[in-house]
Amino acid sequence: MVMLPNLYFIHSLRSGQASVISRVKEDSCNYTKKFWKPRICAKNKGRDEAGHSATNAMYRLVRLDGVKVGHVRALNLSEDKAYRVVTRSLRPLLFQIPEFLSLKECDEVIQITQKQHLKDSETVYGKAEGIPREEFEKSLNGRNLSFEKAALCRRMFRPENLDKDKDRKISLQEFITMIDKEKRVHPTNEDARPIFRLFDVDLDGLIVPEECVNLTNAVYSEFLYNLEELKLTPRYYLRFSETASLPRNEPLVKTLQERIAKLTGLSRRLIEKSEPIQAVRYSTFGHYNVHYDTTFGGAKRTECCRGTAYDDCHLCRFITVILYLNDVIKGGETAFPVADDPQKFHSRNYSITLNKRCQEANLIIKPKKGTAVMWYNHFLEHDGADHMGGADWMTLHGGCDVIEGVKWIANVWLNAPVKSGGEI
Ligand SMILES: [Ca+2]
Ligand SMILES: [Ca+2]
Repeated sequence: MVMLPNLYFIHSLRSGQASVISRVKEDSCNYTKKFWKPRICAKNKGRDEAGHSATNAMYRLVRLDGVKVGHVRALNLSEDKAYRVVTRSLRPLLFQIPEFLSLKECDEVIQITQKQHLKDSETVYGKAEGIPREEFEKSLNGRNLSFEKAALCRRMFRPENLDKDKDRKISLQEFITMIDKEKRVHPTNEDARPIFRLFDVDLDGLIVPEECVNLTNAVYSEFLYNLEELKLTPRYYLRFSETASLPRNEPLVKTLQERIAKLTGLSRRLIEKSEPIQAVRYSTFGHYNVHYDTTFGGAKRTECCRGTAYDDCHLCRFITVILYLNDVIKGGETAFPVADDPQKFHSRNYSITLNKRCQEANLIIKPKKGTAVMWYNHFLEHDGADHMGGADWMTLHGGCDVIEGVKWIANVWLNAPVKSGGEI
């Protein structure tokens, strides 16, 4: 069992219509079965032309063979055109497909989205809301602030941690790194300076250990409050974007589903019954901190979410496909901080916030109109399996800040059940 990173399953909640598969009565082999117990049609076993180690049973799950990083596979995903599927990483197993959508299709998806009601994107944590200082102080009751502060000071001056230049002094830049590590917010110099000055009592531009340990609890709680306030600024949200679900009955949605079915080797039915495609608009400073798209059931959360109920369930998103719908003038990359680097993952040597540290990621996908990226959030339960297996924790990813221009993407999540996970 892999140790979970100190990470919060920040995952996007969908909105709009829901799908419920209650029971699948028959597939091409005339089996009667529940969705979470698909069986394999023996007569269809084998490997298809796309390299899917698969059968075409209706709910059969497969993973495309990545072969090696840089491998290019030609696939026929629509009648008039050959597509190139490029392996970009093996952990997560991730493919980039240039010109997956035509430029006209991209424009059309944006037009369809603009007819919907775009609303602020959410995470499971909802949106941060400000509270008065007095109320905040009350919320700290019961916490041992002296102890917390002393622990923070110790962490701050550890050379392997923040004081990289080992001068026993913390500069503004080192302080910002500390806030990033501790609070998942990466403020600008301008925003961080007033907070820094709470510690830098003699205002010489450096914090020494004495300044830190002598901080009163009142000032320490002001520090905590200021950080909470920072989180109310959109550019420091966990996620800053607007989303809308695409109607399932749009002809273009059906065309895309058909193409995605050919790409993934999954059945049309499974794709159609997955969550609605979610279009996302990121404006300047728009971003999404590092997160997972799926959640994996622990002892108490064994059910896959169904309908629009998100309580006590997990998301069961087997595959994510991102469709890039426009060219972004600057920024807006999709970043995978630990791709193909288990050591970096286990040492947690990566940042949850990407706004200043996007370029540190191992794999960075620049948005390009028409390109698709597809990756597997889960393994199969076993090779040639009929259920979804555990989550691939190397799928950590996020959207870097849009620095100039606007970014439009569409998220396609393909849901599949886990064993004993109930129906989707
Ligand atoms: Ca230093
Ligand atoms: Ca000082």
